[in-house]
Amino acid sequence: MRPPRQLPLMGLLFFSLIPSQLCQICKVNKTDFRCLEPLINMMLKANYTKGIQNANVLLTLRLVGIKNQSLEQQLSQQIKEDINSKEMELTSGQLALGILALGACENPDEEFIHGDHLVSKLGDKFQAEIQNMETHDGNPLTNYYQLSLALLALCLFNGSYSITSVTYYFTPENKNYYFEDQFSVDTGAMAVLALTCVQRNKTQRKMEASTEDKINNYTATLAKKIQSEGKQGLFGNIFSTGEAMQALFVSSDYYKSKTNCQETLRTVFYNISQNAFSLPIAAAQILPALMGKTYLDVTNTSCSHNPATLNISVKYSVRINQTSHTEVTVRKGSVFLDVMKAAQEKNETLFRFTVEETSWGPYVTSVQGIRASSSDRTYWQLLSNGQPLSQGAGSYVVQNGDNLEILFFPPPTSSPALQSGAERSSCPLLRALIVNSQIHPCPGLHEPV
Ligand code: B12
Ligand SMILES: *[C@@H]1O[C@H](CO)[C@@H](O)[C@H](O)[C@H]1NC(C)=O
Ligand SMILES: *[C@@H]1O[C@H](CO)[C@@H](O)[C@H](O)[C@H]1NC(C)=O
Ligand SMILES: *[C@@H]1O[C@H](CO)[C@@H](O)[C@H](O)[C@H]1NC(C)=O
Ligand SMILES: *[C@@H]1O[C@H](CO)[C@@H](O)[C@H](O)[C@H]1NC(C)=O
Ligand SMILES: *[C@@H]1O[C@H](CO)[C@@H](O)[C@H](O)[C@H]1NC(C)=O
Ligand SMILES: *[C@@H]1O[C@H](CO)[C@@H](O)[C@H](O)[C@H]1NC(C)=O
Ligand SMILES: *[C@@H]1O[C@H](CO)[C@@H](O)[C@H](O)[C@H]1NC(C)=O
Ligand SMILES: *[C@@H]1O[C@H](CO)[C@@H](O)[C@H](O)[C@H]1NC(C)=O
Ligand SMILES: *[C@@H]1O[C@H](CO)[C@@H](O)[C@H](O)[C@H]1NC(C)=O
Ligand SMILES: *[C@@H]1O[C@H](CO)[C@@H](O)[C@H](O)[C@H]1NC(C)=O
Ligand SMILES: *[C@@H]1O[C@H](CO)[C@@H](O)[C@H](O)[C@H]1NC(C)=O
Repeated sequence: MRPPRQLPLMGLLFFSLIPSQLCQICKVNKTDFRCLEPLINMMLKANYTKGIQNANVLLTLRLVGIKNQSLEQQLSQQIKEDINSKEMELTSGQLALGILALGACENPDEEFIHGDHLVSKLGDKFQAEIQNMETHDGNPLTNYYQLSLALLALCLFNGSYSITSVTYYFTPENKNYYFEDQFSVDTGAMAVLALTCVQRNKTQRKMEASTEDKINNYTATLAKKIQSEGKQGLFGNIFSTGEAMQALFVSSDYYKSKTNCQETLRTVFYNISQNAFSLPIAAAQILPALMGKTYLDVTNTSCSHNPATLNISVKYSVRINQTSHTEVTVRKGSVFLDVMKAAQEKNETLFRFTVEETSWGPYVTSVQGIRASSSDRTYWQLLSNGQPLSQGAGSYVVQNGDNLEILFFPPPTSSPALQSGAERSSCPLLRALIVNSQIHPCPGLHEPV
């Protein structure tokens, strides 16, 4: 096809001539991070039943590093089932989103992509879109948003596509960027991301310089069109703004201006306060940009490093004869045990502890080197805000501002009456439950305190 030797050199030359560091992102800073909580919480609490249609949500959870294993598992399971059961019917964009979600940030689902040859199947669907354009007056089977998603996934996951078709069909003048003469910002943004990926992979793909020039021109032109749809910091409308921001991050210096960034964030925060993001998909499409990520980061090895987790702060004390207090920061969704670990890291002497695995999870056996003992009828009691917990250290999810305690029971001053009843049990867990049941009588036996 082409002389293979000189091309990498030409690629290098052009690379150095183009202002290539167009990577100015605009993300929410630490102080304002809490403003994103409504979006994140809504995504975490929503009802997900629709399989592949939630691929966008899984993609975002992984890309921005929101860790929730059970939710991830549920979504990934549903997506895989859908792909298995209706692979042929899936549109190019659906399969592309499925691959992006399953393959995001080096997770075990990658095997499913390879095992099922999803990338080459996507290549076929992309090819079918192009064939349809050739025979149907330039109309794809779906739309250019989906063609762009497909191209993006093919590019990121090393699939094959015809670069000639790309340069032919993705010219900014193509009618498919428009709906009723209106430039579709969502579509243009997705195309910019896909074309930028193609462009960045030029050395691997041994792209000709003229092709590279064209593609550079396409992304620059599309980025301009997106900017010309800007008002009050939004591009198109609020629902296209997240993906437009991603496109501008990788293809323009729009956000070099701090004022531009602040204007966008201010309007987005206002829209959040107006509850504009009541659908998980709407939140999923804007969060990556707000956290400084783009879909091009999906295959970056440091993808979910530096995860943008929500932190909470809790008080923790160990009460023996004296009380040792501390305050620790843990991730939202952490359990009591995580707090104990965080405290131990702060001061090993005061907060070291040991646990023993039991059928109900980790059972705390010692704190500060002081071991509770069944034969002495002592145990370590867990409390939150003064109330003994009804779950173990490995299960109890702590809340921001909680006042957590672990106390050596019985405390030196406590009445010996509280200790009776547990004598015959030598099993620590059962003992704890018996002792506990006397602190919390069964409903109806006593007046509630
Ligand atoms: C392409 C597109 C269309 C095409 C769809 C047909 C086609 N030619 O493929 C057209 C132009 C017809 C269209 C129509 C509408 N669209 Co539209 N559309 C898109 C776009 C750019 C891509 C969708 C896509 O292919 N996704 C990828 C595939 C894999 O996902 P999918 O779920 O299988 O996609 C299907 C649905 O998205 C559906 N669809 C498209 N738009 C809408 C809108 C709504 C409300 C619903 C329920 C479904 C739907 O069509 C897709 C193809 O089958 C998105 C942009 C985005 N950010 O998602 C906007 C987008 C989803 N559309 C939007 C809107 C508002 C509409 C309309 C309500 C506009 C109107 N005033 O009539 C109508 C839908 C009316 C109806 N019949 O129910 C909004 C939704 C905002 C929101 N919060 O709900 C988006 C986000 C654009 C935006 N930034 O405003 N749309
Ligand atoms: C964070 O951004 C807001 C504007 O959105 C700004 O007012 C604030 O000073 C910034 N905080 C820090 C710590 O940079
Ligand atoms: C989720 O679905 C269940 C059952 O379908 C329903 O009871 C519940 O209210 C739904 N929750 C939300 C947040 O929509
Ligand atoms: C994790 O996701 C599940 C749904 O699978 C949800 O019920 C739970 O509240 C989420 N956890 C957190 C800490 O948000
Ligand atoms: C480029 O191609 C390689 C393999 O050819 C792939 O691993 C990578 O994710 C692609 N994308 C980018 C943006 O480098
Ligand atoms: C990409 O595909 C080529 C063959 O098309 C292969 O040689 C190469 O190892 C692949 N790279 C990755 C990162 O998968
Ligand atoms: C792209 O190329 C066209 C002509 O081929 C030219 O008119 C236009 O200015 C170029 N756009 C950019 C942003 O380079
Ligand atoms: C988002 O904010 C813009 C600018 O203030 C406003 O025009 C628009 O109505 C808002 N959209 C929603 C859905 O709240
Ligand atoms: C990968 O992500 C890191 C951190 O976000 C960034 O510094 C680096 O440039 C990215 N690499 C690529 C190839 O995009
Ligand atoms: C959360 O806490 C960890 C350390 O505990 C810290 O590295 C990270 O920056 C914090 N994140 C936020 C958003 O405050
Ligand atoms: C608490 O103090 C009492 C009396 O001062 C002492 O006998 C006991 O050993 C102490 N308990 C612990 C766990 O240090
Ligand atoms: C731990 O706490 C003890 C008692 O308050 C104190 O003497 C020691 O310096 C602390 N250690 C660290 C590492 O802070």
